[in-house]
Amino acid sequence: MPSKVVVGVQWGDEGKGKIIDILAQEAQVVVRAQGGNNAGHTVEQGSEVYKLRTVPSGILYPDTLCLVGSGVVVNPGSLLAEMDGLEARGVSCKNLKIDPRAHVIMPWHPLIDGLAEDARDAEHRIGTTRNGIGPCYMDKAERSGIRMWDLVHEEVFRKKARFAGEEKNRLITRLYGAEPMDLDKIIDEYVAYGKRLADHVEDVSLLVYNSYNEGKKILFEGAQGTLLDLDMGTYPFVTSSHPVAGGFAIGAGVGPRMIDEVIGVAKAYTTRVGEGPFPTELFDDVGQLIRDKGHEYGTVTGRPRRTGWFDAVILRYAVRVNGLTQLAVNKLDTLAGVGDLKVCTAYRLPDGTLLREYPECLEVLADCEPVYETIPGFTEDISGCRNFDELPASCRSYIAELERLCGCRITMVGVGPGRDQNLVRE
Ligand code: 2SA
Ligand code: GDP
Ligand code: MG
Repeated sequence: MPSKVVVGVQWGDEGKGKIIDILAQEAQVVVRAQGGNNAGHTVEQGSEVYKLRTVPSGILYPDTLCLVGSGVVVNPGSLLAEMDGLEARGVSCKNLKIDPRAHVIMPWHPLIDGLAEDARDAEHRIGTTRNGIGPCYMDKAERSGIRMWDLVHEEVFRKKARFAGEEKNRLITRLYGAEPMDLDKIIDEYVAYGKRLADHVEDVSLLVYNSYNEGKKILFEGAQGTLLDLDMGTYPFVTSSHPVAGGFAIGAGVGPRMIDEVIGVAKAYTTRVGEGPFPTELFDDVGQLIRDKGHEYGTVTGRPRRTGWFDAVILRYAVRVNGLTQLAVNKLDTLAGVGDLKVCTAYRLPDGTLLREYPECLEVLADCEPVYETIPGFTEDISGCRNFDELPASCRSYIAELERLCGCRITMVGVGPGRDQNLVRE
C-alpha cells in the first residue's frame, strides 16, 4: 500500500472516519494535518461507536502510530477528555503524538468565535462549530499564536499566555463588552494540561519522513471537506484550514511527492451544516426523509444537517482540485425508498447559459439553478449486502452513472456504518 490521503469531497461528514478506520487495517501510521476538534469522525466497531474529534481514526489499532501534524489546532482540554474517554473504553493512546508546532486553542478562541458569530447578522453568520477554530488560525497567521511546544514548557507558556490573554481581554471587553477572563486560572489549568501532554509532543514531520523511508504505510486523514477549504471552498462560508489534498503536505510537514494516492469520500447525496450556498438543497419532505433516514445531525454540535441531491458539478471540481485517484461513495442505503433519484449534472444561469464547472465566486453560485438528470430509485434494504454484485441493478446503475458524471473511478460503496458494510468495487 503506498501512502494514501483520504479527503472529504463535499461539505464534510461524508463518512471519512469509517473509510480511514477500514484503510487503517493496512497502515502503520495515520496522520491528521488540519482542522481541530470541530471535526467529528464516527467509527463503528461492532456495537461500539466512537466519535473522534482531534484523535486520528487509526487509534483503534493498538500498534498504529497516530499523529497530529503542525497544521492542526489543538484544544488540550478537549483532547485530554477524548483520550481519557478512549482509555476508559480500553483504547490505548500511547501511540498518539502531536507536533510541537501545532497551535493551541486557548479559551479565548471559542469565546471570540461565539461572540463574533452572535454579532453577525443572518446574512453574514458562518454557522461555525464555535470551537474557536477560526480565531486560533487567525492568531497563527497573525504570528501571535501559542504552540504545543510552548504549552509543554511552563515558563515560556506562562509568559506567552499572559501577554496574549491580556490582549484578548482588551479585545473582548472593548469590542464586545464581555467580561474579562481570569488569566491566572486559565494559565494554571493549561500548565496542568501541558504536563499531561508532554510525553505526546514529538516532531511529526520527522516521524512521517522516517516512517515513509522505512517503507511503512501512511494514511493521511482529512477533516471537513473540499467545499469547506479556506481557498477552494464556498468562501467565506468555509473553515479556516485546508481540507484539500494539498493541505496535507504543509499540515504534516512532508513533501507532496510523499503522497501517492488521493481517495475522495462522498455521500450518495449531499449534506451541509452551517450557513452558505448549497445549490441542490432540498426543502421538502424528501429532504426531511433523507435527514431522518441518514441520521443527519452534527456529530459535534447535534445541529440538523441540510440535505440535498448528489451534485456532480461539485464532484468534478473535487476531482480536479484534489487530484483524486479514486472515490468512495457512502450511505447509498439511506436512499432506499426515497423515490426517483436526482443528480445535478450542470448549473444554469438566469440567461440560460449552462455551467459545467463549479463557479469560483459565491455571487455567481447564488444565481445557479441545478440541472438534474433523474435516475430510477430503489426500495430494497441493501444494508445486508456484502458484495457490490449483490446490489440491485438500479443501485449499480446509479453508482455507474455517478462515476461517469464525476470522471473518477468509484472503488468503494457504503451500505451502512460498519466496517463490513463497505463494498469494494473492482
Ligand atoms: P468552523 O467551526 O470554524 O470550522 O466552522 C466553519 C464552517 O465549517 C463547517 N464545519 C463542519 N461541517 C461539517 N462537519 C463538521 N464537523 C462536525 C460533524 C460538525 C457538527 O462532524 O458533524 O457537529 O456540527 C464541521 N466542522 C466545521 C461549519 O459548519 C461551518 O460551515
Ligand atoms: P466524517 O466527519 O466524514 O467522518 O463523517 P461523520 O462521522 O461526521 O458522519 C458520517 C455518519 O454516517 C456517521 O454516523 C457514520 O457512522 C455514518 N456512515 C458512514 N458510512 C455510512 C454508510 O455507508 N451508510 C450509513 N447508513 N451510515 C454511514
Ligand atoms: Mg463529521
